[in-house]
Amino acid sequence: MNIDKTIEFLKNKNKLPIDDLKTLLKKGTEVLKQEINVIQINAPVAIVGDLHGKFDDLLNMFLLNGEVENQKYVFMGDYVNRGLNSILCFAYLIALKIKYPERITLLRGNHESRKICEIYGLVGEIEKKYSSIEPFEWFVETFQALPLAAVVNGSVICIHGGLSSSINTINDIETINRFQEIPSSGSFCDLVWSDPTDEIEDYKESPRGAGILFGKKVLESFLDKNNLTLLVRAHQLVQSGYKYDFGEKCLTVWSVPNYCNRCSNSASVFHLDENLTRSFKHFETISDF
Ligand SMILES: [Mn+2]
Repeated sequence: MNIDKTIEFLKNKNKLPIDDLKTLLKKGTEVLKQEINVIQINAPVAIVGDLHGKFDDLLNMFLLNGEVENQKYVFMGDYVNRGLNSILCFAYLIALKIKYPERITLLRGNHESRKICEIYGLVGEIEKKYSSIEPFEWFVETFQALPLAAVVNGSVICIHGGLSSSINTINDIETINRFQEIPSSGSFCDLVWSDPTDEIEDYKESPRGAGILFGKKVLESFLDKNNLTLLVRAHQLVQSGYKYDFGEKCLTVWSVPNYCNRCSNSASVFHLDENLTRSFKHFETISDF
């Protein structure tokens, strides 16, 4: 497989022949398997939230924030479902990961799950476009190789959802076996499903039915214990594209403009320069279908 040609082919919104899709995802899985659960990254870096299958908006995001050869990226998961182009979004990011393994980090979101994809879009899209559900197994294999967290300059941690009452240290994340379906409870589940809350200081049951709500006190204690300054996470729609909680110690980044083609929300990408100075790039949708 010529990875440059594959990247160009996908960028032009072409459907990969089924054998090429298999080769791409198998190769991507091999690359991701080499990584540990928590990836250490040096700034400058751009940090991206949910994408949910909107490929035109993903390409526009790269156009506005820089292509991978010039800009390092952390993607915090939820590449698939809801939008019409989950296959293209995920295949394109995997192709970039194969070409630039050190410049792009792809984390696991709660949508990178067999159960969730059966309900929210990817499986239906695969059946429609490939008249077979076999490719879904290759997607699942690749999902199960995605790492769980990234730490920028030893100071800023990125996780799809947030904290867990059973995780106290970064090393606790490292001990999780990520090569599996996301469990319905426990630390792995919490990392990809949890949300911050102002309602309480510590932990509380989540109305989502998975993950937990975490408050200011436990977030501050987690940051202190691990010598961190900020938690960056995705997972929740924010109308303006980003939202701070707990005195700018927890940041939600949302990168799907006009989510589900009906939310009329802005999207943003979070930038950390070499001194960890924070900034945001905002953008609106360029495609509604
Ligand atoms: Mn999510």
